[in-house]
Amino acid sequence: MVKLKINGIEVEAQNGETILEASRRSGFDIPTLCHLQLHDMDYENRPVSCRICMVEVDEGRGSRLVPSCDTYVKEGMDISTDSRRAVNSRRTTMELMLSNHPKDCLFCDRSTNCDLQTLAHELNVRRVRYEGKRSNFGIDETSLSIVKNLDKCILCRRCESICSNVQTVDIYSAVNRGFDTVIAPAFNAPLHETECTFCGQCVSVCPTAALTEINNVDKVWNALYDEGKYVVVQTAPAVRVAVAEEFGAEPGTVSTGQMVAALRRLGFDSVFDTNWGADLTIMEEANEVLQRLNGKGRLPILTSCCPAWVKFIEHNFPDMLDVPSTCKSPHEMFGSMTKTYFAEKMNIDPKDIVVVSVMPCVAKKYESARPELTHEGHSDVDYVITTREFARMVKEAGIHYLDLAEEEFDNPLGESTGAAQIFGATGGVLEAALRTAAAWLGDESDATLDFEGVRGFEGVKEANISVAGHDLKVAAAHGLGNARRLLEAVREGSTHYDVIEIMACPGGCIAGGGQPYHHGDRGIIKKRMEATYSIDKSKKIRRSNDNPDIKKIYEEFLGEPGSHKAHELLHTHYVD
Ligand code: HC1
Ligand code: SF4
Repeated sequence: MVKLKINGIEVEAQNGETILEASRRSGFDIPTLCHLQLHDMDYENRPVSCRICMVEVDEGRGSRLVPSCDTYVKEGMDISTDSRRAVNSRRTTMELMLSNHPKDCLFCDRSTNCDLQTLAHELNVRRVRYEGKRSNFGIDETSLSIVKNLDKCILCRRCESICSNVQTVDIYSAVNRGFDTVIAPAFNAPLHETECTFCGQCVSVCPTAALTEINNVDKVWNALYDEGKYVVVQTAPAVRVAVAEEFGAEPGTVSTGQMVAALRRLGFDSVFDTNWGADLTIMEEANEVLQRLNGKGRLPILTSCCPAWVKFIEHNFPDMLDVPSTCKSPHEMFGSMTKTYFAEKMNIDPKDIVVVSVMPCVAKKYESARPELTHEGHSDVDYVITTREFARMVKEAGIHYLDLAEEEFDNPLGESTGAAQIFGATGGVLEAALRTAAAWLGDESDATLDFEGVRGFEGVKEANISVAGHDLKVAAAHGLGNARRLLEAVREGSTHYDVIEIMACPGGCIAGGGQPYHHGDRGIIKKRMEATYSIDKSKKIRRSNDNPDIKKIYEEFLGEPGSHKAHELLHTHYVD
């Protein structure tokens, strides 16, 4: 223990703590821009580059300014976090940053939601005294998922550290020197030419609009105003537990009914649910699990609904492309069924149907353009918008989201179970598959509903499960670094699993790159996870195979899980 003073008050700090940590724990906040610590992901970005967190410290030899994120507490330190000198230092640094920042806040993608703008406001910066050279790097909009605007980059390096240390994809590093330094892919290549998985985790931690999603809002408005088109929308499980945050509600607020009502007000012809597609996925995937356990195909079987994860395995483990399930992801299965089963039922030409997915994910944008995910020349899904883009459309239309009366999804692609809802949290797809696999193996007891061992935030969760006399070893990994380590062990043969779920985003889709920004507060993700499991608990039907509308589509259209028709419409393949 170390005794010191912060702002004149005696406090105790732990040996090895930084001034930033000790101050925040003692109730004295210090602003940061580059520094970011996300404890549940074991992530810390501390390049000491922004110099915003400067504080004044006196150790008996006169005071000096130090970066609090990188200066450790010492016995007897006298720290001032808010002295005039410390605050003026922050203000000057901020002015220098703003001197080389585009002043287009009025229409910037992050306007009112930008850490740089918020901090400039909080520091009471009302003018910029310095005029100098301005960066002009241009905008990279070449990928289908992510826009990179280096003129808005403040060199905080959060993107670089999350991509390298958490995701182990290593896309970004410092390119060039001095004023020309940019954090970019090697040789400043456009993102679509790199092995970027489009997981969007760099977008989630970027404090400005240097990294944002490709905006598809206008394309969706155009479809909605085209009288010749029948526009269907589907919403991912993770959207309903997060979108209310965009309208000021507490994290963890479930707003399924308001979300449906808002989509109807926006003009969608049918408001359906990706959760229905998730139930369908489980039918196909659980069938595949049982087939592989019976010796038809390779074990372990890996889940395949996360497009960033799929891109990652294609780039990094090309020798293992027969391991993932061949199931398309739920929103793609949904799209495929909309343009075949639903089109037939409604007597609409599939070319006149537009499928829009509202997703927590930016990689889903890229996924929907994959050539394998088409049928008879039609893409399964036409446009993907993120949770944030959906919220923008609601605001643009002047809808008071939180005041809307709750409404129900349309049918027949709107009914879903608790199993589908938990897809949104890490471990949920695995748990949902186990529920149905257990039922098909003859155990429909309550004991095969809740598999607590695969829930929560631990990076790799392992469980030995016994269902109906079958012993299974399963694992769920989230975050691509965890996935890489797990797959390397599988490749070496040093460990055996039967079923593995992998999600690229730490926490699962609830923490996707298209969700409302968490601004470093991962407690928000925990609340979204709790909301996810509370929806599951509240559902009368909690196994996908018990969804009456899913049973019906097999009776009327698909035949059996794994049938020839199911393979043609609901399965895919991978390319290295
Ligand atoms: Fe996901 Fe999925 S769970 S991938 O995270 O399998 O995006 O929410 O929609 O498709 O269902 C995302 C979420 C989502 C699919 C489902
Ligand atoms: Fe890295 Fe993911 Fe960002 Fe691509 S989207 S640069 S893989 S963090």
